[in-house]
Amino acid sequence: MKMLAIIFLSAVLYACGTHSAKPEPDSQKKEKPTVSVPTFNEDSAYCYIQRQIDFGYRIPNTEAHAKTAQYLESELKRHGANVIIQDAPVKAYNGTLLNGKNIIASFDPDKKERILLFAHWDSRPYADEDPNSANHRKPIDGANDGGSGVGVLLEIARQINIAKPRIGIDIVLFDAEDYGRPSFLKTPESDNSETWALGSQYWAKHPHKPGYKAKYGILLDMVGGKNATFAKELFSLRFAPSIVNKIWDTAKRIGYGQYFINTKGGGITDDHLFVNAAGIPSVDIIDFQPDSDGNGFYEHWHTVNDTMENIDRNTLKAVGQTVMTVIYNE
Ligand code: AHN
Ligand code: ZN
Repeated sequence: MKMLAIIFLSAVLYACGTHSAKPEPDSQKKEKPTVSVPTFNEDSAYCYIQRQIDFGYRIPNTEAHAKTAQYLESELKRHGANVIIQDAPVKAYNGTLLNGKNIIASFDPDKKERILLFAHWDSRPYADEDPNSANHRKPIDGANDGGSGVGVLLEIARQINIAKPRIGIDIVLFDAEDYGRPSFLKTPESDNSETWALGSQYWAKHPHKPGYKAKYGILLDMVGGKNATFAKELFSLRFAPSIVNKIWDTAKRIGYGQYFINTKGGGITDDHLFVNAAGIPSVDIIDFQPDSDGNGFYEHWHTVNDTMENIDRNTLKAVGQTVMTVIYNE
């Protein structure tokens, strides 16, 4: 009987044990934070990704894309932001005119001191990195690539509406980031960088407010993969070294150092490049393993497997809580 009880108890403990295997923020153990930072809800962020996927492929010039834009606008307004939809007509690598829409949400628009948080909300029309070449011309769900950054930012918007940080926040969801020249066209990579991040390139040339400035920017790209690692991306280190260190030190302090690794990563063509060029020092938090034998990105990057099943709430939590700790301490 006693033996049975012990076996039963250890089974229960084991079940609990797997639960607590998720990283515990250890802010209680270490020094007390000077401000109170709200608790980021990873289940909410996860649902926000699911909602986007449910609209279908968020490819510019499609109905699913238009419906998603309406949803994102209404959700950001519901959380108390001033929302501007910036029409961004851009030309794709193949000459197609894309009716891009950058979605710009401002909290406390009259505050001078601001931080810019951004992600891309479109999804890629091609699974051109799929191991099966029959999938290369199929679109992707983009649960991680696109969906995750937006999901985390919508949850941050929801939190800001409950308790405001001291600093003004702008959340910008850029369009047409992921319409870059597909790899099956086999053009040298050096010719291709301008075919990516079309929405942010447009915004950099046409800011939504003349002379718009922010202290710094943070880009979230592929922030929902299992066992993600965020190395210190090269252009972020070049343009915004102190912000990189602030984010990575914060993550380590609150218990997420296994995600935000203290390693230098390669340079990535992404929305932050164009925001940096516009004079706002910006950091890319992107799942990138510099020592990998693949392309270095998240394992399901630009494949038909970039789906909800491969989203991990623990990663959303690590990123969301870290970014919130940074902004609430400003
Ligand atoms: C390049 O492939 C050169 N940049 C890709 C940036 C990206 C695509 N992030 C998400 N999707
Ligand atoms: Zn992509």
